Amino acid sequence: MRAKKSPASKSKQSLSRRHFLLGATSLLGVTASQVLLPVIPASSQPASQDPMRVPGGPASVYGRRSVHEQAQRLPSATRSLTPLQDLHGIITPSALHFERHHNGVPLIDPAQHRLLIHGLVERPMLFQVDELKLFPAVSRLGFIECSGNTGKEWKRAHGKTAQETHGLTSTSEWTGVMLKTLLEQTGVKPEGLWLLAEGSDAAAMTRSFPVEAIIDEAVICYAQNGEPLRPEQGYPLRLLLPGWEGNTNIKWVRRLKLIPGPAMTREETAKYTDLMPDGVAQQFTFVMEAKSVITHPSGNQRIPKPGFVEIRGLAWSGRGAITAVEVSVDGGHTWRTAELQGPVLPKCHTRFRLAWQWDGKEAILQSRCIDDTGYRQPTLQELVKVRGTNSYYHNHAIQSWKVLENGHVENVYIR
Ligand SMILES: Nc1nc2c(c(=O)[nH]1)N[C@H]1C(S)=C(S)[C@@H](COP(=O)(O)O)O[C@H]1N2
Ligand SMILES: [Mo]
Repeated sequence: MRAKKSPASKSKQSLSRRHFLLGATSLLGVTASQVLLPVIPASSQPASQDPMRVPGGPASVYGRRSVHEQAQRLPSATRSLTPLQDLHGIITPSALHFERHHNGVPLIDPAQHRLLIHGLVERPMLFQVDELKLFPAVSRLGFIECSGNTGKEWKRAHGKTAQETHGLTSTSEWTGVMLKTLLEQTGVKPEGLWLLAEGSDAAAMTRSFPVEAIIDEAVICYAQNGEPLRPEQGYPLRLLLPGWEGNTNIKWVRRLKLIPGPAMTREETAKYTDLMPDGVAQQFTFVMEAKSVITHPSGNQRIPKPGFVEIRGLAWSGRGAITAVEVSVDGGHTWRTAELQGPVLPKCHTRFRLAWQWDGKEAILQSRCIDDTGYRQPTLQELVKVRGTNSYYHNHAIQSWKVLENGHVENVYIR
């Protein structure tokens, strides 16, 4: 029907609608020049591009985003970073979930894939992927954060954007079967206190952990955000240990072995340890502590002009739920409590917002969060006092963004 209308009747239609809008605003005592209505002549857009004059595109079998949207991961050979500054809400779209792989993304045929549970169990068992889907399913939202996230910020301001400083964390809804359910099938011998998990990638990545500490939350996942896991996130199976450092969340998982104590694999000896000031390397720092970052305005963004700015960001804690986020615009001298935007879920990115009037002067923006254990995110100075400066992993200190007088925002090192 729409296609039959002549261009003349169409432009008459949009003209009268425009008159109506202008009429309505003048009723409020505002003239047309004072409001930001886009007064575009109907004829300025070629008919072929006017979405109201040509039929739209067809339905599709698998969706994709608008061609006008460009947010992307920042990849290198071994990882890619989530564009935190471009996201809304708390879910990271699967296509933008950060990636970290020690030897590439394997191509796995789910029909060929098996999960073996063996070692100190009563009955070793081998599961097909489809068999795992027959068990009662669980879904939960949870963040994953690489313990190397923000690792380059210990000694200087390194990353230019929130993506570069904090992009090794993302939140998804994860679905699968509780590890507990599978261990009930195999039975665990009393000496089987730790669990070694191995991936079927070319890195054969392995980590071990004390089972009891995480048994109520550990999930063998086959789905992410409503569909099967992405290959980058471990298709067809990954281990999810909510709140624990990213590398324990073994992707492409093929083997779980119950063992009496720590396995001392490469990823818990040569890597992922924290060298303390006294020269002792601390191992097995599983929990990712409370951390937050302002994503708007953040590094490399520009505040267009003085006036209202909504400060927005993300906070998360591997110990539980975020209970408060405080924001400073003066480099930590004074703090205001931000609003938490629901849902506020444990071990999940939590969105916070705070209204701010920017006066056009230099400002230093910071956020600090508190989790439900009462723990407050430390300043870099407080963290360095305990940890020294030999560390790379597990930096959860307060991030500072400097707003220049011209509105440009940059990463700044404050300790
Ligand atoms: N098999 C296997 N599992 C793995 C890895 C890997 O390289 N191989 N990388 C680990 C690391 S270091 C992190 S931070 C997380 C990253 O998960 P993601 O790529 O889904 O974001 O996966 C972990 N699991
Ligand atoms: Mo990692």
